Amino acid sequence: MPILYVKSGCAFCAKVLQAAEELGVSLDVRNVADPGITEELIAHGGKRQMPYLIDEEHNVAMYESDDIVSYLHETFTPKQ
Ligand SMILES: N[C@@H](CCC(=O)N[C@@H](CS)C(=O)NCC(=O)O)C(=O)O
Repeated sequence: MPILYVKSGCAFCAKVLQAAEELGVSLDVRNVADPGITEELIAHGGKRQMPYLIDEEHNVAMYESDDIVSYLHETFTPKQ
């Protein structure tokens, strides 16, 4: 399951969560308010910025909400 790092009250994160819900994509959502999560995010991505997506199944990791939303649509919407 893809991992999504988020921050409470983050509109960019909410946009990604809404896209995932609309697509029916289940995410392992990790909030930087929880212990150790910020450190985990920085260790993987290199900086504290949310949202951040890791999709290990497709060997993909990215910041930027618009990129993540596009990725979710490209990856999880059946191609016509
Ligand atoms: N262009 C980025 C902006 C992301 C952004 O500004 N996220 C804020 C939270 S809403 C952030 O990471 N702030 C740093 C912090 O809270 O430490 C995107 O669209 O994902």
